[in-house]
Amino acid sequence: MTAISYELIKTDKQTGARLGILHTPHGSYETPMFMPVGTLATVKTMSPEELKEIGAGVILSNTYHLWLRPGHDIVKEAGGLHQFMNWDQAILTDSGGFQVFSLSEFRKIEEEGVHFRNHLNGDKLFLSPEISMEVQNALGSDIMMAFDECPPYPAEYDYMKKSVERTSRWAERCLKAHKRSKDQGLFGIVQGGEYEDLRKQSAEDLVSLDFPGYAVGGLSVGEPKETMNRMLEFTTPLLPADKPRYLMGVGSPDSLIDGAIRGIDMFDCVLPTRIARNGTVMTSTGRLVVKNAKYARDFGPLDDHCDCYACRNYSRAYIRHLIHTNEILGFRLCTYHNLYFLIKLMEQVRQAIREDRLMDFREQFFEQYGFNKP
Ligand code: PRF
Ligand code: ZN
Repeated sequence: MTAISYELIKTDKQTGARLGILHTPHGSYETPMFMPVGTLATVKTMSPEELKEIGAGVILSNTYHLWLRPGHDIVKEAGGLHQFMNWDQAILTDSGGFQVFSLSEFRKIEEEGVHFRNHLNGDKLFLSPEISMEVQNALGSDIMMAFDECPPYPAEYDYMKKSVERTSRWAERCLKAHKRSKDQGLFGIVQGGEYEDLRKQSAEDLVSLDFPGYAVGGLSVGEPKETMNRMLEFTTPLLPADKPRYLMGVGSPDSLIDGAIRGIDMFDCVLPTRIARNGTVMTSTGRLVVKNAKYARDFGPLDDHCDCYACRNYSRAYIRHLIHTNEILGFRLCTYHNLYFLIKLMEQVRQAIREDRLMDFREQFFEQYGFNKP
């Protein structure tokens, strides 16, 4: 038995999108799904009880951050990440590679791993496939990610080719170093930037290593949306149909729908939680900056069509006031609403797949959200 398995329920006749179930050691979850991000072992401002209340399934956390603070030894001593943070549903941990590349200024990539500086105090650090596996094994996440390199966009072809080949070698080292395959599933990450032949090479290398799931990495790094969609269209058919597929770091409503249409089952992104703390919410008619002065006397809910706790009980004017005065409740209410919005969106996507009408749903949603406007 492997820790992670995927059950395909059906595909949408209009688009080919997949309705499925992801089985994990901490429960089974319908896909396509959105996973809220809890980088430091907390989805900022939300309690586990609230996350469950809004229907969150899997949440994400980060190897790099927990390695630095509080340290994986402490999390292990607490009984693992689930116990430490009081979350009894599934957890996915990113490998640290991406965070090193996005947070650290000085870094030197070698075959063995990456030298870089701690983004908090500047100390010299070194992360490798083996260290990432050791940390993730100590955290005890249900889904671990391979240690990869996500080159910046745009990257030269020759660089990308070397990087993809190194990421494949690192993936193999991850599999060897992974010590808990009975209760933790390790996903491989396809890279290759905007180069189809490199995406193909990366996918083939990783598929031959037989991971229980695959991520598409290296997208949503600054390339046009059209490029991301084209790369997804090209890449997902190269991945085994009986394994879950995860698009890393993507969470805008349009990209969730367009990713599902291209065969993606799992998504994560800091977007809903990050913009919430900026006083911005996602609504059925598009993004709304509730912090703006024009909402000072707007006593309606964040979103007329939302029945979340925040929308049932509080007005735009009140939430604007809270955000304006830096009151924590304001950030909490916006976060609650945004996560609810994306989780409900994915429920609607799954229902549309069930009824073979995902393309119709896409059109209707895009129209209402304002994506079709010139
Ligand atoms: N690799 C890893 N984590 C990631 C990415 C990646 O390519 C991305 C790219 N959008 C987000 N998070 N390991
Ligand atoms: Zn709401």
